[in-house]
Order: sequence, then C-alpha cells, then structure tokens
Amino acid sequence: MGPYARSHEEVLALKKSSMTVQERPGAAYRPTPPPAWKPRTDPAPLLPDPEPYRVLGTDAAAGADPELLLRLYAELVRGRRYNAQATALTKQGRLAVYPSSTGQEACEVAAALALEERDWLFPSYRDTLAAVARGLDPAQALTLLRGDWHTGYDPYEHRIAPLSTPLATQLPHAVGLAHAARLKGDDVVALAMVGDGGTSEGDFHEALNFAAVWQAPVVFLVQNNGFAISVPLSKQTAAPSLAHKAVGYGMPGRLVDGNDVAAVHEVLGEAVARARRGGGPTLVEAITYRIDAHTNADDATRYRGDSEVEAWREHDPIRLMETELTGRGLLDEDGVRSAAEAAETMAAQLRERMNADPVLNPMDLFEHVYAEQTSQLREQAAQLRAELDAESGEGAQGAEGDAR
Ligand SMILES: Cc1ncc(C[n+]2csc(CCOP(=O)(O)OP(=O)(O)O)c2C)c(N)n1
Ligand SMILES: [Mg+2]
Repeated sequence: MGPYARSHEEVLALKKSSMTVQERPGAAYRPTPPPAWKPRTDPAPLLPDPEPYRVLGTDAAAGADPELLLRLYAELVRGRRYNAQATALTKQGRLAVYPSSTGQEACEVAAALALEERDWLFPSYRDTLAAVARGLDPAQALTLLRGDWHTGYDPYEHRIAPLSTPLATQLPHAVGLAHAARLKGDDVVALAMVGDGGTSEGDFHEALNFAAVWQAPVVFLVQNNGFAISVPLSKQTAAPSLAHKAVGYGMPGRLVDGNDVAAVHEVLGEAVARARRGGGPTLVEAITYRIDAHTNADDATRYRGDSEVEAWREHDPIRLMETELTGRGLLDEDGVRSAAEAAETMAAQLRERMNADPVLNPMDLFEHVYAEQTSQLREQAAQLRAELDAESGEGAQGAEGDAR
C-alpha cells in the first residue's frame, strides 16, 4: 500500500463522519426551522377598493370646490372640441395621424390640473390634450403628428416630456427624473400616463419596481380605455384589475371612474401630495373608454359593436359634469354656451395655424439620433434620398416618367 492508501475500515469511518444527519444510523432528523417569515409590508392597505372611486352624483361632490369644478368643466369642453378639430385636420391632410382622446377627456384634464408648475408630465401619444390643458400651445402640441422629427416644444420650458409613441418608455424616464429630483432635494413630482396595453410592457414592470424600491416621487396613471388597438382588456391581462398590479411592487393601487373628472382629479391630487411628502409612488387605474377608433388609420367597427360604444356615451365625462353642475345651480344655459364659445375660438385659431404648410425636410429624420450615424441609418438615409430624388424626377418628367 502506498502512502495515500487507506484501509477499508478507515474509509468506512471517514464516510460515516461525513454523512448528513439523516443518513447516520439512529440519529433523529431534526430540521432547523427557517427564520420566521412574514410579508415585508402589509398588503392590505395597498389593495385598491373594489369599486372605482366616484365623486360626481355622490355625496362626495358636496365637498368639491365649485370654482375647481367649473374650471374642470371648461377644460373638458375645450378638450372635446380640440379632439374633434384635430381629427378633422387628419381628414384635411393637415395632420398625419391623431390618436383621439374623445371620451377620455376627464383623465387628460385631471392629470394636467393635478400637477404644480414645477412638476413634470410624461405623456403617451394619446395625451396631447393633457399637454394642452397644462398650457402647451394647441398648434405646437401637434408638431410631431404632422411628421416633424421634433416634438415642437421645449420639454424643459413646459416640464412636459415628448409625447411617447413607443409604449411605456416614458415610465422609466419619469421614474429617473423623479428619483434624480429627490436626490437633488428638488420638490418635484412626475406624473406618467400609460394605456392598458402599455402595462404589458417590460418598461412598465421596470419602472414600477424601481419607483417602489427607491420610493421615487412619481404617479402612474393608467387609462384603461378597454383596448390596445383591437386587443380587448380580457386578452391583455388576467389580473383582477390593473390597479392590483401595484401590490406586487409594494405601492398602493387606486381604482377610479376615469370619466368622473372630479374623482380623477382628487385621486391624482392625493397621489401627487403623497409622493411630494416622501410617501413614494402610486398606481392609479382610471376606467374609461376610447369612443373614437385607435387613430384615423383604424376601423374600430371590425372589433367592437355600436351598442358597447353607445353604453359608454351614456357615461360621458362632459354629461356627468353638466348634470352635477346644473343640479347644484352652478351652471345654466349661458354657462354652457360660453364654454362652447371659448372652445370654438380655440378651434378656429388652431385651424388657421394648421393651414400653413410646414416646411419639413424628410431627411431630418436621420439627424440627432446618434452623434455618429450607424451603417444601417446611413443605408436607410441613402434609400430615402434615392426615393425622394426619384419622386421629384417623376414630377418634372410628368407622364413620360409614369409611362416607363
Ligand atoms: C413598444 C411598442 N410596441 C408596439 C407599439 C404599437 N402600438 C401602438 S399603440 C398600441 C396599443 C396600445 O394600447 P394602450 O396601451 O391600451 O393605449 P391606447 O392606444 O389605448 O391609449 C400598440 C401595440 C408601439 N407603439 N410601441
Ligand atoms: Mg388602451
């Protein structure tokens, strides 16, 4: 036997000593109890109420400030007219596309008015109206939708991030801004808007998780308008509600009637105040409905029936407000007329401004993306250049060009 060899007895003895407690003959198995487990935070206060919160037509309306209600009403009427005008502009070829928020004006207006001037709004492509209600020039707000590469306004001046077309990407941006503001000691809250479809994006998850872990002063407003283009909510999620998703991240979820402007304003106002005093983020789900098609490029009759749309028209945000205000003697025919006239003046000015042809160079699309263009972008730019040259050549050659 060499120096490293062990006798059979030695090997058995070694094996016995390295046996686990279960294997050792005769030893009782006593598992060590794990440390006591309990939820890290009590989930109960985070859960949304099962009924969406309402103010208009309930006892809660008595406590609402009449001046605020009238202001919200005027903005709703102006917003509805803005949606109609912008949609008409798409038909006249003045706008490439317009995602209308008709039926959702209460969310748009309430989001804008729940913020202070120093706060930031992070809108999606459907939220032009929120930007306008926050004070952005109505024509400037449509710049991007005319096909310009630029968003049309200075985000820093208005504290409104560019209207985001990629779904949910505005959410981590909002969290980043809010977290940075907190680190700098700025008293700033960010309110980010997203659709029901956007809640299935990875960016939604990352934003909410980061916001809750870092207690960032941010408010997430999900406008659940029933659809993501043609995809109904039932195919979007199996969650009890979108507001319930908040609990998994460790923030409160609130459900609100998204067509009740006073309710949305109150709920968002509370969430903003909470974020400002260091209480962290809130997820608000506003139940509403997209009355128009997804955009002017969509035919909604292919995936939903008229009766559904008609049922939602009965629960119209402007009608709810008018019923409340007239019932309390705060609004009469003159008041209704003057709100409509103010909206008409805004629409006339918008039409006039949009009648001027914008001076756009499609090649600008490739500027300002990277400091140094990638090879793919250079290729695409060359392709577009060739197409534009061919088009202008065709124009000059007329019928001869077409004949070939
Ligand atoms: C990252 C990304 N994926 C897909 C799209 C295409 N898209 C544009 S709008 C839309 C539906 C979004 O629905 P929702 O979030 O409910 O917003 P809504 O249009 O109803 O306001 C989709 C899938 C996109 N813009 N961005
Ligand atoms: Mg939607």
